[in-house]
Amino acid sequence: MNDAPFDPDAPAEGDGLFGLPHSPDEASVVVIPVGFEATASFRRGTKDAPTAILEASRQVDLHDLETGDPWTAGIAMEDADPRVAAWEAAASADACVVIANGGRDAGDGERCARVDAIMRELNAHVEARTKHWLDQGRIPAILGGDHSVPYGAIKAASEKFPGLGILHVDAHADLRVAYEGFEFSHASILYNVSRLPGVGRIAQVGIRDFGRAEREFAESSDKIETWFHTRLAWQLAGGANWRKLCEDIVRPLPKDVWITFDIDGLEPALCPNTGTPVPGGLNWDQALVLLRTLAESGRRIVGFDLNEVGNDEWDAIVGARVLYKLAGWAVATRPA
Ligand SMILES: [Mn+2]
Repeated sequence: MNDAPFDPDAPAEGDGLFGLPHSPDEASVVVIPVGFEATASFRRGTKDAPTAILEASRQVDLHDLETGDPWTAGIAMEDADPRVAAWEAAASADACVVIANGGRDAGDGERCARVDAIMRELNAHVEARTKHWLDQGRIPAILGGDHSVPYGAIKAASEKFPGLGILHVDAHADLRVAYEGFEFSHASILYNVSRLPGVGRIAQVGIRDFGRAEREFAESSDKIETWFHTRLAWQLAGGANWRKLCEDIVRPLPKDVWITFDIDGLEPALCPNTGTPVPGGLNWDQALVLLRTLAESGRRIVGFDLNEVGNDEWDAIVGARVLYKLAGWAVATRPA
């Protein structure tokens, strides 16, 4: 960078997130990259999404019709912590064997136990980084990696903001008690989150892939409201109004909300290389209307995560734009 004032309309010059010149210490939104995907069950690559999104982010226009100029508040990404890559390599070595064996640990549970132990370390790391930034009044944003990674962040946020609401965008309910033997699987994240004492209401949107036990768990839980996408699509086909549906989705959520955004909640055309793609889902405009409805309802977005983004160029372009919208609405809903 030269000494001229930063020009948001100029081509990105620096190597910062969105081409911005801020360091994490100067930023309101601090993105914590967590390139971890040891429990990915189907397709791998999301561990490299933070790097791919960083690169793609430089072509996102900084002025946004809906959120204004959130970049002026400062948005930056921390350097990747080398321990995350080490944990990813160690946990994947064991997890791949278990997953390839149909989710059965032929070694009397030793491999699963080792993966769980590593994930407890990862969770503690993510929790500590999140708490660090929350305590400074910043907006933390976790960038995965698979959907197992934000657990520690949501835990930290739920302790800072008791009764925390969760807006969960995903194709999957992620309510499995454990999956393929792993306590902290990507497929269990919302089950584990729902058990955190500081977490209040959870609204799930885009959900179209789940097991019977997950459905029963959701329907019997007084914390969780699952907006099954198949039902929403039927209502829309009958003339229902998406903005009105979004108001219904947001209504039970408390003042403080964390958004956990699995990119596969969107149509596969927007995330072709995500870990576990599912046909159907929110289109781009529907997703934006949902976020805007939440933000303009008076809720405060205290933090968010984005995960399961594939590491191909188009996946990263969409991911970078989702990241900018999430950052923009989080900045816009901060108390003055
Ligand atoms: Mn998913």
